[in-house]
Amino acid sequence: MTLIDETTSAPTGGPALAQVRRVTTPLPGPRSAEILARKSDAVAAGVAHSMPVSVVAAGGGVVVDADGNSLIDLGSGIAVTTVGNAHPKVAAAVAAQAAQFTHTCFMVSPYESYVEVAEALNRLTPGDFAKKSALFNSGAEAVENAIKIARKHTGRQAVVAFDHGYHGRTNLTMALTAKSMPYKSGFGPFAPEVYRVPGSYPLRDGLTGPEAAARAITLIEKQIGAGNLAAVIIEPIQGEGGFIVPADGFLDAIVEWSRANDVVFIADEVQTGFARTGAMFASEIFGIEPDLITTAKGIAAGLPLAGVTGRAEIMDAAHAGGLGGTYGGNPIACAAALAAIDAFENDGLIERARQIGEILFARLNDIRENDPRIGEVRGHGAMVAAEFVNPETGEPDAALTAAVAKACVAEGVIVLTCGTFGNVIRFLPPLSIGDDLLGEGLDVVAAALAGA
Ligand code: PLZ
Repeated sequence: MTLIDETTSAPTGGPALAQVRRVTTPLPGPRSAEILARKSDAVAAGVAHSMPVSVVAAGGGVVVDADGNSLIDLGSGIAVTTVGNAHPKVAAAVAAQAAQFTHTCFMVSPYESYVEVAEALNRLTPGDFAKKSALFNSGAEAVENAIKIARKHTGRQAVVAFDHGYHGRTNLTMALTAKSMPYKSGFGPFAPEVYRVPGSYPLRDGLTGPEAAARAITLIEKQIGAGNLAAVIIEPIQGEGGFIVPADGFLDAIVEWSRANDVVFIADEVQTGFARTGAMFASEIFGIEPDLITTAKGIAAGLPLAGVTGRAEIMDAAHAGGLGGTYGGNPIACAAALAAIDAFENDGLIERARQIGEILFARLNDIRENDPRIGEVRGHGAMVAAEFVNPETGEPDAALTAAVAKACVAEGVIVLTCGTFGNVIRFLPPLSIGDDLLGEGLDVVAAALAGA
């Protein structure tokens, strides 16, 4: 089987895979089925998967499986391969670094690429003030460290997170994450001093941004007390919770209140960061300058890397040796990040995210006009979702959502669901996808909805 088709290469990034949807077997095909059977024997049951295939290659806008099926990728491995899978610049940087040295542990003997990634993060994140960064392995680890830093800086313990928030699967981040199934159920007890308040969910709460902020702030002041609060953490657009875009004026009011009360405002941009929303960081869309920003996912095109970036005086609160980890800022991951950041900055990817957003919004709103089961289309840039509802009652329709996703999967289109109520399909295509393939993917979604 040849994976290379010289006639139709991806617009940017990835091995030159034919940019076509091609499903020649039921999914999974025989070879994938064999591997998935071994998976269920060898891999813990808790590690589930949504696409019944075993992958052999990916690039541009496609993922190719072991049976030669070519699937349209509308998920980017959950918002990770934003620059494109196996992007040539990233692949070359990784190979070169692997041949040079694979690890020293930055806490033992440092190297320049880690410093360069920190410099890039300090430069690219919003806020015209002195910043510093620290690197880790995963989004959850970045969030944990942001909380550690905020506690050390303030000398306070309490942390506020929001309804529908998602921050990870480690013990502290499970406590911060709102949704029980599948993330938390049976895994407690959870870390103490974590409090949850309602945020802003315009479709469901009907509040303006300032009203939603006032509701949250009153609860914080009455139930926790500003003087006990180290940090507020929020995703500027909530990802796993349903691509919830807060009403105008919500985030800035929370930032303003935090600043007035010496509470560290942490923006979790693990999912929204790095061009995904049509801005380098989603905080820019809302005009906010967070004290700390957590990043991961898109930063390194699939290599495990995460960061905490923010005001130098806060970042420096932890004592020498207080932050770290064996692999944090691994040199291969840093090489990948520098190549990805080069692509974000120099290959027009922010503009591309906006174009993809226009295509997604136009098509999904078009479907919605004739189908009231789509209650709302929302998002920014290449981070867009459709929320499915019962048209009579407005209640979430998780069964319809699951049926649409299942039909898309069977037709060779990778879509992801999300939402506290499981009634949202989210679109997170790699920015290397071509317009035609994106359009074809949306045709499949439209047909799946019509048939559901
Ligand atoms: N913060 C905002 O979106 C990860 C979770 C997938 P890690 N989201 C995908 C799953 O089911 O595990 C995420 C996020 C935000 C933190 C995280 C956690 O990032 O790299 O998965 O630890």
